[in-house]
Amino acid sequence: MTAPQPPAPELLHDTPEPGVLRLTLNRPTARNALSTALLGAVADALDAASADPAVHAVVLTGGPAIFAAGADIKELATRDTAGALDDARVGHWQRIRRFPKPIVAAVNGLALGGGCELAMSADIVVAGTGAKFGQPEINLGLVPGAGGTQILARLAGPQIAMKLVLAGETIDATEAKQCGLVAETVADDACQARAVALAAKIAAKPALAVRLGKELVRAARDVPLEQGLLFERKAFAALFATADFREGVAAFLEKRPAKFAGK
Ligand code: CO8
Repeated sequence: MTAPQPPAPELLHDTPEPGVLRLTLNRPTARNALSTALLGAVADALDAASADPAVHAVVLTGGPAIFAAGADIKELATRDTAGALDDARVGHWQRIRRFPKPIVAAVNGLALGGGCELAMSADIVVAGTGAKFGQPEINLGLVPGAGGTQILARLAGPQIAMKLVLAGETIDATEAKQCGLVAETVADDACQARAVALAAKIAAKPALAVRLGKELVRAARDVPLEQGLLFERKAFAALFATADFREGVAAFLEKRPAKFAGK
């Protein structure tokens, strides 16, 4: 008799390309619903990736069938107002949003509620043509709680945000691309590979410039223009002191590929 196999972890880790960590949500029987434990596992994995010099970019995905059906409604059912305010997930979301390295989301299928918010916490979203995005919390008597009003309105504009948040409707990948919620739509079966290829391309770029580039573009969402431009000029100047700047210029002048060291 064969010994019973341990259950598969709810968050899978692999390295599909050098420098790329892929995190795959793996709760198919609950449509990848983001329980506190699963969300915490994502935040923990990103914290570890932040400290790991071998990780240069992350692909975040729910696999080929569904991205994520949102927060775990069975868990939410037991919450009251005080419990929602003290929810451990608030800290997990903050850790995910503060991750300093680039995240490429590969979205196949539904990204609803917390799933849509998780996709929005990525820096670049690649969506399969069959993907759908929505914030259906209104159907539960709620509003989104992890960026589905604030970040969605900044990324997609208030009209689309109002439609999703108030009517609970979804938008498909084409509309999501048109409104700026996703960077690219590709055939469903090409989505995972395209996200990995983008992450691999980023992983090969000079890491300090990548890091500052992410911070700068993110800041554009939140700070006044003059302040953002000042931050940009300082970052631009600071990068002149890096070995990767010298290597990039030397490689250009010597007509050879650059070898960046992340320094
Ligand atoms: N939570 C828990 N379980 C879920 C969830 C979910 N969000 N979604 C699906 N499941 C479970 C179902 O209960 C079912 O379990 P069981 O087999 O034990 O009955 C199983 O997954 C399969 O579900 P379905 O039979 O419904 O599968 P379908 O493929 O027919 O439908 C859907 C899939 C369309 C995704 C459907 O399940 C659905 O509509 N799910 C709910 C979507 C939703 O409302 N999401 C928003 C949740 S609220 C939220 O995200 C708030 C975030 C706030 C964060 C705040 C942090 C502080």
